[in-house]
Amino acid sequence: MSSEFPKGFFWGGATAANQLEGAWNIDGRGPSVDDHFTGGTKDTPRRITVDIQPDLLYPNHDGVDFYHRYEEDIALIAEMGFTMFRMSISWSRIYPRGDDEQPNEAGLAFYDRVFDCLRAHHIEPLVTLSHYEMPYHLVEKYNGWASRELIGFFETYCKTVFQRYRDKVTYWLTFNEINVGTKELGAMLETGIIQGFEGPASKIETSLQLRYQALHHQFVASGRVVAFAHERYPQFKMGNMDCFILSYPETCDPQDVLATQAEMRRMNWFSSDIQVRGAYPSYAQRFFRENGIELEVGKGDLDDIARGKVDFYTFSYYMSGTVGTHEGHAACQGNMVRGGLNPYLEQTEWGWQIDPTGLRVALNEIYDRYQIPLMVVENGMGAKDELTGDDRIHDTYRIAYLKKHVLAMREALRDGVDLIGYTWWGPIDLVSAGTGEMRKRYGFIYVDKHDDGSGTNRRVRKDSFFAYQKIIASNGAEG
Ligand code: BGP
Repeated sequence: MSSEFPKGFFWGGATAANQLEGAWNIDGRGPSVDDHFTGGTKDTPRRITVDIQPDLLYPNHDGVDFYHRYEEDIALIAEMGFTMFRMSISWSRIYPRGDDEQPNEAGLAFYDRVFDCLRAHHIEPLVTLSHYEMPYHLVEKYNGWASRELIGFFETYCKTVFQRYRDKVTYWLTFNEINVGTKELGAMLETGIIQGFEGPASKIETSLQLRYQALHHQFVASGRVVAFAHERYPQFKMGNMDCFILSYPETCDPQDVLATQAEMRRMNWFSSDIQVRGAYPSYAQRFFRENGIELEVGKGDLDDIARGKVDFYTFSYYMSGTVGTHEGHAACQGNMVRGGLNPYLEQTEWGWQIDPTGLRVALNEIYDRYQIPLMVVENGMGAKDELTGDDRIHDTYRIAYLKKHVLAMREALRDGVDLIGYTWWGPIDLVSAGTGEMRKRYGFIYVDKHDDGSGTNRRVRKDSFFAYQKIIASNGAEG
């Protein structure tokens, strides 16, 4: 089959600083909200703690030592043929407390080295400015994005890194999975709101009012930095980043269809309607009214949102869910979100429903709505990998998952979707965002690191490494 991926299509992988780098207290980095998470399981999701607890199982802030091994890692992804690498900048490496007067030079210098190394391998960086973390001080002192003051701190941080890396980075994303901030657990990771997060996870409640207010501040911040970038650095391409969970109605009962539409709006469209179209969508008014949400909107906020429309749309895609209004509608589990079970789909070991066709549907729906270039910036399969006697990982399950999703993208391109890139989540095994575990592995590159903290951090090429290498070399034709 001939390839129909366009020439120059970006093939790569995606990571986040707090899950990858380690070195959490080195070279002047301040603690981030992520360093304060306890590990979690399905029954006890992660929580923010007051103290950093280094001896816990799942010591997330150890990462997989990319901070010291970035040259080896970048050489490996270059060997696979990557043309794009998605990574985030750790905000607290640059501004250790978030409200500091001056940036931390050692932190800035680290990303100089990483970007230079990527460039030397002809790999385009795609940089997330805030990927599920912020300086912990901002959480403690201001309750994260619940405070309007965060807008200014974020602007200062962005302006610093834009200026510093203007010749090294072109593609930027403002907030990772911003829409997850609408969910209770997601709000903790995305917006750093800890008020209301005490007590057992099952009792977690934050008000919708607080969550949507925090999000409003993020939309304004995003609008401002996107508008600033467009004006000052016209070569920059600025994107949003949403967690897209496609919803199907459980039955053809019109009530299920209506409920599905509401869920699609709440989960998938609300944030991107704002960031792509530059205004709150019409349906938001009724949702706010019926849920007692009264946003405090500052003078100029809506103009900032209108001026800061993104250039391209990016999203993570792992699963789909169902929405039903009938008795007995069973739930399935994601990390920050929940959906309904679909009997036609298989699941990963963590209960995420695998749905490559849903990716094609999603790409078409998104492109129909926005008509701007799209990137899939996260997609992947968490699984427990075992090293075999030949010091290999025979991860046929991951290869099958990858190929099916590549095929779905090819079909979407044939449908006419303007898809410009694909970055697989976690090309190097890293710490799970949802649970803090290491054993939930996504990588094409195995890392010898385990949940009890043991391991040498040695890197091993899995079978999927070679499968992805072939897919990239053939520009998506093989596989
Ligand atoms: C997304 C996050 C990532 C990543 C991925 C996999 O929601 O943006 O940071 O971790 O999900 O999730 P998990 O690590 O919980 O398996």
